[in-house]
Amino acid sequence: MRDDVQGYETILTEKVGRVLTITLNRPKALNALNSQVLEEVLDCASIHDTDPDIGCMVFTGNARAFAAGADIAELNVQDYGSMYETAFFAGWDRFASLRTPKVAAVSGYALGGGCELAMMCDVILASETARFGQPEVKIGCIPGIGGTQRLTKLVGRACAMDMILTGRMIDAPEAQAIGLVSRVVPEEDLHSTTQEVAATIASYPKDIVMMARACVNEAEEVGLNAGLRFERQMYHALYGLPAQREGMTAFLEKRPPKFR
Ligand code: CO8
Repeated sequence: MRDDVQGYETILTEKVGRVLTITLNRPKALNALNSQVLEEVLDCASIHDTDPDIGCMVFTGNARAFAAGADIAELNVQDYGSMYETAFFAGWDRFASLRTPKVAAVSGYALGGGCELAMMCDVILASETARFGQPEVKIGCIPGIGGTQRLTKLVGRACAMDMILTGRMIDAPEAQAIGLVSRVVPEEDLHSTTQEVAATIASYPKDIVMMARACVNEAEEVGLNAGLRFERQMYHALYGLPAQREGMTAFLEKRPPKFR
């Protein structure tokens, strides 16, 4: 079912079961991320973030581009004052802090802000044609929505420095080898694999999935002992949730769980 009732111009949205898919749709500009794209992605994703009927969100583009970065034409008319006063990228921080699990499905270019957008998602799936890069250095700037931090945490200092300082693109197998993406599939299978992964995540109790996700994210923030304490608190807390009782009872009764 196509759900374009919001009147978005730069994205397409589709709900299938408990999965919301947001497709970036500025094909002529290789899905370059301008303010309108940000506004529409953030609006749509925020509305559904607290919707109990949405258990997973998918972000994708088209075969040629996931997103070729921030819109350079829009960036090039900014100055220090406009960037600073408007906190130009703050909306992307709000996007990153949404709590519903997010899956990025990448074909073609995921460059600059496009690579950073993918890294704000919890799972990155790539087609064999995907190309990742942080080429900002080539246009006289640096990654601005988390690339220097998230890429380094994901792939380590050596590969992050290599990509960010040379601006080179890496292909999907290399992205998988360094740990940037979790799966690489043929182009024609990307949609079905993504929907399958997202539907699987969305089939589990949303509160439990959010807790698991929060624990994994905590590992990026704190040292091992603090992370273990956080995990243990979450683990104890989930015994207050119906999903735990139903999931374990169903296993013991040898029947499928009825989560919702
Ligand atoms: N911004 C604006 N327009 C773009 C962008 C972009 N990032 N990328 C491509 N386009 C446009 C081109 O201008 C062109 O438009 P037109 O047809 O009107 O001339 C159209 O898309 C097609 O592009 P090309 O003709 O260049 O296509 P090619 O196949 O020859 O090349 C490339 C494809 C290699 C992807 C090339 O387009 C390219 O290098 N693009 C720029 C990549 C880049 O530098 N990305 C980083 C941008 S800076 C950034 O992301 C900063 C991050 C900080 C915050 C992010 C917040 C969102």
